[in-house]
Amino acid sequence: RSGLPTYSAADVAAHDSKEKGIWVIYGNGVYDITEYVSQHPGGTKILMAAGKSIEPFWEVYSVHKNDEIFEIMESYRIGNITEVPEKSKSSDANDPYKDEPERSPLLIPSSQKPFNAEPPVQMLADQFLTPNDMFYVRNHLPVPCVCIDNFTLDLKLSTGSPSLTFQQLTKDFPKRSVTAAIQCAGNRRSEMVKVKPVKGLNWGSAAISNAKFSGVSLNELLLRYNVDIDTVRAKYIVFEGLDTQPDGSPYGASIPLELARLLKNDIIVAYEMNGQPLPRDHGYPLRIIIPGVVGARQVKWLNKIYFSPEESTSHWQRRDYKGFNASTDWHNVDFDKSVSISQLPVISAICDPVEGQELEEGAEEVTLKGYAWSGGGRGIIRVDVSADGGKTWHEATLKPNGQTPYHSYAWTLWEADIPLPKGETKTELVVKAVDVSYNVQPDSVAGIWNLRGCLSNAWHRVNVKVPL
Ligand code: MTE
Ligand code: MO
Repeated sequence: RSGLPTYSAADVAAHDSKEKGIWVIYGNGVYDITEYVSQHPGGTKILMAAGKSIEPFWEVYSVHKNDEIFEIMESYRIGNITEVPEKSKSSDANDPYKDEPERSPLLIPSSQKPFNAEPPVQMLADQFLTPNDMFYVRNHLPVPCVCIDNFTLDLKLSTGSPSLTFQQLTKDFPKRSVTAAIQCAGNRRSEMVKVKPVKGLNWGSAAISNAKFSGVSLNELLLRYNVDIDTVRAKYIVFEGLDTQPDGSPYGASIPLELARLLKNDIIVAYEMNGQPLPRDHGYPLRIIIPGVVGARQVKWLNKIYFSPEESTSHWQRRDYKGFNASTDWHNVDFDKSVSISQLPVISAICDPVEGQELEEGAEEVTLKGYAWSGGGRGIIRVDVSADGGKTWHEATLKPNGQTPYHSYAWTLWEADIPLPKGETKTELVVKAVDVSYNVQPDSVAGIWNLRGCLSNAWHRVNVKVPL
């Protein structure tokens, strides 16, 4: 609409709270929705878009795309957005990050180069399969540009060294699928940082996502070349990616062969994610999916697989992604003495409400939503929630993930409506999960603190306010 004032994206970004007013962008309009927020049927979730474009959220919550809502929106219109010049690509030809993919504005970056980001935690538990453009991203290096016609997956086997084209992989083998959560070892690291600083990206609770991965079964691939995982003579299977460090060495990871045998038919050389070709950020054209195992071993841009008497020599296998006790620090750490993280311990988190959230005035109940997951295919059998800091517990309702107790690689989403303590203006919500082996989460983070901030799986606590 003409005649209205124009605002820049920065003007809108400055209006991202109740105090400063809540503005959003839709199309080329700027809307002041401060007054509307309390009437929003979806509650305070709308605040995720404060100061930003509301469009990417509506892509996920598509019920919004109807005339009634457009009409409501127009009544809050205060202006137009100034034309933004086409984003100019980085002009520095030497910048190794000049060819990074486009990313969804929904992702919340924790670093740009390399790109690392998590989705808004409030949206995470709304969908069993995390949409591809919302899936957390953990890159250590620039995203490689892969020309599919020149791409090969190179195997080094006792029976020969075949190079497979992408076409061969997709045409010559049956398509197998596994639905699995992938979690970074550093998920929820920000809670560990509060005990004592650690080295690593300051992840919240959303460095985990869940997708259906499809591709070639690793076992079937190897059998085609007469290599049987059960009898092959080696100790490790090594995976390497096409992303390289300045010295030319690639990102690499390995798992013990014993583990590969255990997971035999579940390990997949994936070329699809949720029915789409793998997005560039998630390993286009190929990545290995080793379900139940830490994110760091799910090598993206996979182009080499071989067997070895020793672990991958990569930095990330040998000098990172290991656990230590809480008294080990950088002056006395010995990485060679610790076991590489592979299958992960049980974890859970409350995704909604979020830390510091103000619940409805006089609320007597609260609805909690979140995820629970355990490594090694161990299914979740119970999720306990508390609205009084862990004094009294209730059982959350689990949404079945369609998998079996010992091959449960997907996460389990859960929900609970529980009473709030009477007369309190603030309280602590807590969640803890139990897996099929009756593994439980530790009650506090101090005892599991470690210098890299990995494996942060204590009870998840969220403090909320309850205005009376
Ligand atoms: N593979 C390659 N080639 N390069 C990487 O930097 N990061 C790893 C793993 N695979 C990485 C990689 C880590 S630490 C994690 S947590 C997962 O990929 C993240 O996968 P995602 O970005 O698809 O969520
Ligand atoms: Mo990771």
